[in-house]
Formats: sequence, structure tokens, C-alpha cells
Amino acid sequence: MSLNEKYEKISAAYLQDIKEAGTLQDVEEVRVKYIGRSGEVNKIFKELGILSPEERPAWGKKLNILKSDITKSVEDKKEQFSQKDEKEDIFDPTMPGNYSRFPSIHPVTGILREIKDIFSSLGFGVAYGPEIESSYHNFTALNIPEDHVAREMHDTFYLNQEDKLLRTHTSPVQVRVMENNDPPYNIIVPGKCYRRDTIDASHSPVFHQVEGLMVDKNINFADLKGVLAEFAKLFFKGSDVKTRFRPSYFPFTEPSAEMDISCRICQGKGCSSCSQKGWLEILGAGMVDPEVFKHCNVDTEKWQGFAFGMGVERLAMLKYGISDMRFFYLNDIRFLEQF
Ligand code: 2NL
Repeated sequence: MSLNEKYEKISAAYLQDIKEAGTLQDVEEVRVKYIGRSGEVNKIFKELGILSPEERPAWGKKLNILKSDITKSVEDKKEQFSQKDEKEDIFDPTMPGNYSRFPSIHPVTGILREIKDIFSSLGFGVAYGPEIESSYHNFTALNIPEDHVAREMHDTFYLNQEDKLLRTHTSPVQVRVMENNDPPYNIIVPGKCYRRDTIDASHSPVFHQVEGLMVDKNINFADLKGVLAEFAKLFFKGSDVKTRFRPSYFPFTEPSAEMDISCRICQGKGCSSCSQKGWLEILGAGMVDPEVFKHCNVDTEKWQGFAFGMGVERLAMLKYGISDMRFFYLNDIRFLEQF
């Protein structure tokens, strides 16, 4: 085949090949086949040696033009493919949208904030303390005897280090406040607590408590009733909730009581959610036992007061009508976004 025949053949063939190329990969193959290092055009360049020196420059120019024509065709075809990609990206109003959910506060966090706001409006400050405690602060100082069941391995998480445990209530923080500060005290202590409970609808090994302490020169049981009934009224706002106090027992208070609220579902008539009682227990309280004051070096001749404790998950369940505590920890978005 003469140089001219080869030239004519390539000029026709590359156009056909480009036309038939269906993918970017095909176009790239066409480029390599014709203008790659050992492509068809370079093969002809190598054969220019057979020409006379006078003929050579014209052929060189001709082949360079062919090379740039092929380059242009390859680039145009590649450009077509990228335009096609862009066309496929155009906005399709029938596609489902990317919507973001409106963020919400976890119900336990929300209830904790409400409780803190109510008690600050009643003049209480907020105190925090360690979740890893000594058995002295968690039990002994609170008048919980050495042989009390709450101290058993099956009720309390003990750490491998000597005399370290996960606090089973937030009371040890109040002990620390009393040890380190002079009365009067007017504080609440919100926080996480740990017990070796089996998980069910009303038990979790990690839960939240708010405890409170009001100590001054003339604090009595009427103050306890007044503060806690006012708390219930503010917490269950607008649902004219009634309160009652029943005698109870705690090692750290004497006398002790539990406060009930009237059932908001049956207005106290009795239904399945209050076990036909018409009342639901919401917290425990009492006058601080002198034994506890003695451990904290508080002069019992001068100072007296009351303490109380409530479970945050339990209050959230009562307020929102949640039947199972496990919902708080499952992180199911369908549950969480309701708050
Ligand atoms: C309940 C009952 C209660 C206390 C907690 C307390 C703390 C100190 C001294 C005396 Cl430092 N008492 N705390 C008192 C009575 C009851 O909790 O049912 N909690 C969920």
C-alpha cells in the first residue's frame, strides 16, 4: 500500500471508529489506535524516510494536520459524553426529596431541664458530683447499715479497685456538699445512677435521679409538703393534680414519706394505669435523719431539714404516658422525634 493509500484509509477509518464509539472507554481506544505512541499516524511518520528530502516536509505537515483533526474529533466526542452525564443530572421534581428532621431534645434531658427550672424558681441551686463513689459516701454516711441488701454484689456495681462503686443514687453528692460547706443548704442534685437491675419495663441498670436537700434553722415537715406539692403542681401544669403523702421508710430520713399524685388518666377514680388506686407514686422524701447529719458534721441542735428523691425516667413516663422504660434507650427515631 502506498503512503497515499494508507493516508486515505486512516482518514476514513478514524471518522467511522469515532462515530461508532459508544462509551468514553471506546473513544479512548480510538485515540490510542490512531494517535497513540505506536498508533497508525506515527507508523506513517516512520515510513517518511523512503521519501526524497524535497517531499518530506509536505508530508510531515499533512500528517500533523491529520493528527490534530483526530485529536479534535476525540475531544469533541468525549465532550458529548460529559454533556450527556450533565443532562442525566438535571433536577427531577418527581424524585423523593432529601429532607432533614427537625432536631429534638431527648425526653429524659427535657424532663431534667424542667425539674431544674422548677426548683430554681423555688430558690434551689444545683450541685453535681462523681459517679464513681466510695462505699462511705454512697452508704455509710447515709445510715445504710453494713448488712443492708442494697450493698450486696447483686444490687451494686463494684469496681475492681478497692472500695470503689458506681453510685446507686445521687445522695452522696449531698453528703459531699454538707461535708465541705456550712448550712444552710438549698440544693438539688440531678444525675446518672447505676444499679445491678435486670432490664424490664420499669428497670434499667443506668437511670437518672434528682435528689434535693433543704436545711435551715426552722425547716419542718410542713415545708417538705409545701415545696413538694408545689413542685407537682408546676410539673403537671394545667391538669389540676392532687397530692397526698403516705408514711414510708428510708434509712436516711425520719420520718419518711412517699408522695402520690392523683391519676391524670381517670382523675382519681381508678383505672388500669394506676392499678385501680386512683393515685401514682412520684417521689420519696423525709426529714434528714440526725445520724446522717452527724456523719457530715452538721450540728443537729441548730439545723434541720428535709431531703427527697425522684426518678427522672419514671416522671417522664408519667408525664408523657410512656409504658416501657426501654424506649428511652433504644434510640428509635420514631420514638425520639415525638418530643
Ligand atoms: C426515692 C427516695 C429519697 C432521700 C432520697 C436523702 C439524701 C440525704 C439525706 C437524706 Cl444526703 N435523704 N435523700 C431522702 C428520701 C428519699 O429518695 O424514692 N428516690 C427515687
